[in-house]
Amino acid sequence: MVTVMDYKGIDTTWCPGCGNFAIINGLKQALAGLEIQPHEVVICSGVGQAAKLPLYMKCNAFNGLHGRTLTYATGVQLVNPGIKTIAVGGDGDGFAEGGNHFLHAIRRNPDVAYFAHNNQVYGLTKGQASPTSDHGFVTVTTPEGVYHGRFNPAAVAVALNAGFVARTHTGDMEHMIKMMQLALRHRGFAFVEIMQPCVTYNKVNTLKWYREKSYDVSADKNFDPADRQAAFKKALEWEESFPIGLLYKAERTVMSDNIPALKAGALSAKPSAVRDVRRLIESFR
Ligand SMILES: Cc1ncc(C[n+]2csc(CCOP(=O)(O)OP(=O)(O)O)c2C)c(N)n1
Ligand SMILES: [Mg+2]
Repeated sequence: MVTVMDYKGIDTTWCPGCGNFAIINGLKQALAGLEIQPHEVVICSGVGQAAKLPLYMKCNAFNGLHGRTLTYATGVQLVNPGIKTIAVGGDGDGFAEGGNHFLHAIRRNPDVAYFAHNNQVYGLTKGQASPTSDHGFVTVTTPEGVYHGRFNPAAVAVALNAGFVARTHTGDMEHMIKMMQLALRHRGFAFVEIMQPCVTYNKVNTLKWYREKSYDVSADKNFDPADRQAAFKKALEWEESFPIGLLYKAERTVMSDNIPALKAGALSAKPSAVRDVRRLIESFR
């Protein structure tokens, strides 16, 4: 039996009260609940407070440049489609620096569960506005408030026909774990926007704010997540209230099934590939 203790890593450096604690605890519970062992998982990330998550868990990890999170996860899937691949990162990492990769990951549809920690601010670099900051949000870089409208990741994902689009928040652990498990079970690119508080740099979009503003989309029995137009309409809702839950689901061919070279098996399992890499490493000695 897999337990959360199997994923226990080192102590974190997040601020007390940070939404990242709920996300890391929820992710451990989601993985353990699905009986997925640490050696069967790789978590990819770039830079940011959210991106530190894999460093605090005991499992395979790939940590690289800011905004390139989804390229690492796509690369993992090209080499070893059999490994459970998770990408995590913040709103700045995913939708500013990494915005272009978000679009193309949806298009390629690798078997990656992408958990975007959306605190609507740049936490690590001390509170600048991010693409998902609300219009009028006051920060050190926007003393008169953000002039522009917010980037809506869930609506973009539906518009690009992502196979799985969900939203949740860290104020409802049970719901968040459920969305994570649905995403982990989905074969193909599964996007979960996790709204989370930044207790230090975002005093507006608090846990209380997320709880008050959100409603569970599954409460509407007439809502069908396979209906793309209905999903898009839902995903656009934000000002008055916003939906959480499974917003959209579509049948898509998974990236690795589209690539002829992978039909003969995973590249990672080919002995020749390992030998060639060894030779390459030796050449740098
Ligand atoms: C190429 C590059 N550009 C900018 C930075 C500086 N930087 C580091 S993290 C970050 C934004 C972090 O915000 P977010 O992704 O929302 O993560 P959070 O800290 O809020 O979890 C920025 C701009 C960087 N490290 N590398
Ligand atoms: Mg952020």
